Amino acid sequence: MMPAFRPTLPHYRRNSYGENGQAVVVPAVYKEESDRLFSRNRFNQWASDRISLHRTLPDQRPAACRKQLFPTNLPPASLVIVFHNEAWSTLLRTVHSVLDRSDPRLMREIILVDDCSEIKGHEELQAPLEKYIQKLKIVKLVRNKKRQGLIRARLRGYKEVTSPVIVFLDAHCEVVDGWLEPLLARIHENRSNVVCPEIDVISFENFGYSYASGIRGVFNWNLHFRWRTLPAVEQQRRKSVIDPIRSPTMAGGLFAIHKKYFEDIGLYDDEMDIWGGENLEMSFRIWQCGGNLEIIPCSHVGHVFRKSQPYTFPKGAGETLNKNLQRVAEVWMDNYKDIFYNRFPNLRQHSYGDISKRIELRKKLKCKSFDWYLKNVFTDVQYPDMIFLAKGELRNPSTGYCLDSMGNKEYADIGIYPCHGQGGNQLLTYTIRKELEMDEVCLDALSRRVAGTVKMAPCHRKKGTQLWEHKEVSNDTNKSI
Ligand code: UD2
Ligand code: MN
Repeated sequence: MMPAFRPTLPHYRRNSYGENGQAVVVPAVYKEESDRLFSRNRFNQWASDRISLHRTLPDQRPAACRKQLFPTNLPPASLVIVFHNEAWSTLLRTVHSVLDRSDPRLMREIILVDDCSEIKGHEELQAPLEKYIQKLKIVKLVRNKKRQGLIRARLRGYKEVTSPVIVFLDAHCEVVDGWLEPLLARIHENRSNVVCPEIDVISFENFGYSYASGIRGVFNWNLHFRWRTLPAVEQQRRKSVIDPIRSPTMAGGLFAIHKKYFEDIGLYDDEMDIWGGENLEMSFRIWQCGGNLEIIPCSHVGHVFRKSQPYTFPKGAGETLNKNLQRVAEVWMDNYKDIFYNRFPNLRQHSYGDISKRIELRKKLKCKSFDWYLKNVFTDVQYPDMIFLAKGELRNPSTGYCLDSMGNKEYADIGIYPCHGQGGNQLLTYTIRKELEMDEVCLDALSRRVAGTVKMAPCHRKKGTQLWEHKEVSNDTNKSI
């Protein structure tokens, strides 16, 4: 059988697809092939396969970043990349970008952890990958015999690490010149600094590279990770645009941590499966137990943000994510966990496994309360309105279908799905300002003149396109929304 990858594509190297971070345009004749590859990875693999594994990227960081001087005795790092069914070109572009753009004295080894990728359809990740990395010298591959999920896969990688600092990256990243030193320097200053690069966006549609900066990580009460602009107090605290940004949470995939500190604060919760929640768990733990979580503006790494996951969740995506999030809420959030449970009332009875070891850890480390975290770190947190006109689902009584935010992404399409009665993405608040709100994101008729452009957008609190009148049409209409 033909392997799915073709390293000697006629186009490969003969052109300059994607150079300098440019987007790739798929010619019409390849449309069908590229659609097929898209569904495999939920990104445009056709484009990725044509871009050089050594493509150039623009360096759009503030000029001050290039003038920074670093100590000569920075601690060296080991990179851990976990993957499951990753495309050859994205995985190896991640590896090569690190090899091409890191001082070899500071990047000692690259550990790839294959989280039991399926063989069928991913043959290239077997013998061809082993052969390919041999020539790269510092790249090592370990494989999970059973699918573990990214959390335990990262712990498997950690066991191989021989350097003082561990850097984690997803398997579809590209680093920008100068990315490593600023991370290591900050850890060198203080071992309890856990640091993230600013994450640039590699378009899943065309692999164009866009620079991103000046945002930090937070969470909403559904326990979803969210990006937000910096609050005034953080902008004032920072003296310069290149100063570290204190971030209440991390996105999860791209960060550097001192190996000893990682051990001291309890690695990861190894009972978390497959995907999700570990980033909030780690973030709360770092802050509550005495560390600092920062985004370093002079370190830039691109990541392909996909629309959805291309891989399976053996126990079901909802079941897995719910359990992971409950473990976060139960161990770290004290009474604030009720705000989360109020949104998913059915989860109160849902089992989340044994958390005694993590509770024990929290005690041993004498970690602070979640209340302290909200008052000192995530000071711009928004609490759900306590006073509102109605709360519930927006149901069409004749079809039984409900408005569904489908994960509550800003400006993403909203959907109409059968009402499931479990809150979550179907739980809206009809605010006293007559908005239909879900965690600072409001139903917005983006333009009144163009039909069909209703989306969720950040609440602007100015009525206009976010004002929704509720009219009772007959006596038997359910008054709640
Ligand atoms: C984000 C993080 C990701 C992780 C996740 C929450 C960024 C850029 N990415 O989602 O690192 O923190 O939130 O859990 O911050 N993988 C496995 N085994 C699995 C599933 C995934 O090894 O069972 C690998 C996967 O191939 C990838 C990495 O784990 O390299 C992260 O997965 P993702 O890219 O699907 O997650 P992402 O970026 O949507
Ligand atoms: Mn990813």
